[in-house]
Amino acid sequence: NSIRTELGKAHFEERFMLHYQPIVDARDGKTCKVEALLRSKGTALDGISPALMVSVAEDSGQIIQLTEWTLDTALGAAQEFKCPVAVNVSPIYFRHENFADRLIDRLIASGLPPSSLVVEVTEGVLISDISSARDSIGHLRAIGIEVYLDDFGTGYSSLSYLQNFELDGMKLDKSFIQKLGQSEKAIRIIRSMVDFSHSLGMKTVMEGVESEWQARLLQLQGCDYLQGFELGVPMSCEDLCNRLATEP
Ligand code: G
Ligand code: G
Ligand code: MN
Ligand code: NA
Repeated sequence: NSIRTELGKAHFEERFMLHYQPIVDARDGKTCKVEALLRSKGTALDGISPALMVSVAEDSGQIIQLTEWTLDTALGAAQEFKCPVAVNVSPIYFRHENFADRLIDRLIASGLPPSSLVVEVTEGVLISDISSARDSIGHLRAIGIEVYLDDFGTGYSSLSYLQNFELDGMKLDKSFIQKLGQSEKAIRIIRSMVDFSHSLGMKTVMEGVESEWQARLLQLQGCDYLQGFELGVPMSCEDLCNRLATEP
């Protein structure tokens, strides 16, 4: 299909770009890191969601090259905005041979310290091949790359797999916040997840924050970091640099 053809041309920089969304400290609203998000460029892939592009690349095997392009591009941008960058890593890349070494090589090539990179993984990574996932995560964290569990609360969310892993934090899926104001339970569930995450020594990011009252409420629940349209939409590297320059 056409997405596959576009991916197949492999000159990723001609077809894709990354946008960067601020992740702010819940207490003072300051940007403390940014998430790199894949976007299409030009007309051939217009209107195709990043989720679909990623899933086509996963099926065709091109996710390896695409992830490495994403890592290099995000690390390049991080040199400019001088703020850690979080990159989404597909379970397929994660299971790729020598994945952690390959990723560390790219970090070293960028010249940035390990604290400049955050790796976001999804639950799928933690469910299959537990011992090699544990090794990979341990390897990244040992050199100082943070690892966050993304979209927590979707999927199976069996809590038992967390027993097997040491992680820096979790990102609570935006479905939780979308229920705020609809159900009284929503706030209690969020509070429990924040406490749960803290009790395991992890930080909590709430994603999908779309209004100021939500941001205030989450801050009161002890949530560490916030991400969402209210705090900043995904934007170009240049726009992000401008924003950072105006923050006190
Ligand atoms: O960027 P949103 O804007 O639409 O992203 C939709 C989905 O695509 C999210 O689940 C996000 O994690 C995923 N995604 C976005 N960019 C990347 C990327 O560079 N790599 C991977 N693996 N997933 C990405
Ligand atoms: O990697 P992850 O699944 O967390 O990707 C984040 C997704 O959430 C991206 O698709 C991004 O565009 C989207 N997003 C970011 N902020 C908001 C928001 O405030 N509301 C909604 N609905 N989506 C958001
Ligand atoms: Mn993510
Ligand atoms: Na997410």
